[in-house]
Amino acid sequence: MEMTLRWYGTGYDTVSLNEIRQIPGVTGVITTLYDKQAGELWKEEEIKTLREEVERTGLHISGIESVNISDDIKTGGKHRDEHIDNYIKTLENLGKQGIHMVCYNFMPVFDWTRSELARKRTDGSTVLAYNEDAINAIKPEEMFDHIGSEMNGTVMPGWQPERMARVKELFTMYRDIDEEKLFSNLVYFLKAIMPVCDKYDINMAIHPDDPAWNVFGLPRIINNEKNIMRMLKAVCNVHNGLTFCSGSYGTNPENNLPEMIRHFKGRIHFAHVRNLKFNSFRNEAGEAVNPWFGGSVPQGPKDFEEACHLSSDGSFDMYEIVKALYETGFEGPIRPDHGRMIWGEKAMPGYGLYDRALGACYIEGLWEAIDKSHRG
Ligand SMILES: [Mn+2]
Repeated sequence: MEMTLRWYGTGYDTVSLNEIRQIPGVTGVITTLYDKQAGELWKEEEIKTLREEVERTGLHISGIESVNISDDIKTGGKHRDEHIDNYIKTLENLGKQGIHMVCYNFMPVFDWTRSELARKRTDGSTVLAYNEDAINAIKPEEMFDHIGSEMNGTVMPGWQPERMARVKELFTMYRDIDEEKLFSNLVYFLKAIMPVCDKYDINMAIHPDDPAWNVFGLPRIINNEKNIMRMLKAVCNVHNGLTFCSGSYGTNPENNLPEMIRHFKGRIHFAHVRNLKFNSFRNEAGEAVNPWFGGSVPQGPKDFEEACHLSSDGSFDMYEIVKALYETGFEGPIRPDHGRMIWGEKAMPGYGLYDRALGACYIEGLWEAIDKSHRG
């Protein structure tokens, strides 16, 4: 594995490349051209400029997160083929610049959903959190107004104000899109891009739906083992792979994270490793269940908050997650995922420097210990 950090680019990120360079063990960044609209072509010259900026600091680009998929591609709209054509040319330009991993998602309307971006924990840190009752009480078109003020003046991915101004229109676009249609549009897209991925050895890594259940009645297709398997089989090519995001798959405690990693050996091209703390969980039938609490059944609506990376702070066994990645021979980039906001930092929620740096070192520590125990 290679330890990396997500970086949104100069002018967008509160964290600099020079700061990232000083995190022990981090050698690469996962970045993007943040001002590109979904469906737009990325010119080779623009990618080269970005690559050179990163390389001047001694880091390199380990992958792109994300080259976004347009709503026309997701819904099969009238600009679909034109946007796919731009996507293919973008992949070609990335390949020519030596970039071989691209993360993307196929979620309708919202890239991710939380009810709070700054829930205060007992230690005074703040974290992103999800409470089902709070989400149910919000109209989708009011989501941005609800959480926009908690973004610390940053623009969060998938929540650009100009996009949020179109939320009603977006819901109309997806009105007739059920899970089957969304899935067939994903397969159509993947089949179209596989030749260029083969030519330039580009690993596509789909990010799971976050959270891993339907929100606001929108369809979800990348949320559990069965659906992933269907997607991998529909386009059976090693370049059609996954971003294994523990915090997204793990929103549903019925997803056994280490087991999923072992099951999808060879098709995981990118890993987001982070922890969550469940305060309660209800299944689809509305029954209070929570395997992570060893038998006790917490009451109340589905509620989770993002913990720090340590196992002891949340509900996941981070050792087992990292061990599964190690034992399946994972060689791709890993990044710590959302961190808490600590030590007075003002940054994009989840994407401050300090807690993600702590997360990177913790994961590296687990990796070293597992590696040495395997070497005897
Ligand atoms: Mn993720």
